[in-house]
Amino acid sequence: MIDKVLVSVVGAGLICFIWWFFFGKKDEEVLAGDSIDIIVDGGYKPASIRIKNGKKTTLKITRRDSNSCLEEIILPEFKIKKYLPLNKEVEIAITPQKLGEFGFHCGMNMYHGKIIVE
Ligand SMILES: [Cu+2]
Repeated sequence: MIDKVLVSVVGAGLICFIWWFFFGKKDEEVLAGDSIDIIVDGGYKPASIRIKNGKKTTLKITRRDSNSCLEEIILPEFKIKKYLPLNKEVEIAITPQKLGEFGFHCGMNMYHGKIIVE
């Protein structure tokens, strides 16, 4: 009896771990240099971008996803709203002036990413 409980507890823990391992860590942070390539395909890849405060950084964004939901990108903190044509690189240059985490999202606020200024 106790064995069965133990097995199911371990089993549930293992399932959680596997889920976390494969799906939970996708939000990888990438440190941008002078520029960074962002692919829009079912979301933003990478979705977390670290950039340096006061330094001009160019986001090179290419939309590969035909979903019209993703055809606009909005960076509220930087007052930027851009149309992203399919399979064409769009450059957005930003020079952050303060530290913090600033989100960006699609035109309908369904897909999200963030810029971490450090
Ligand atoms: Cu959307």
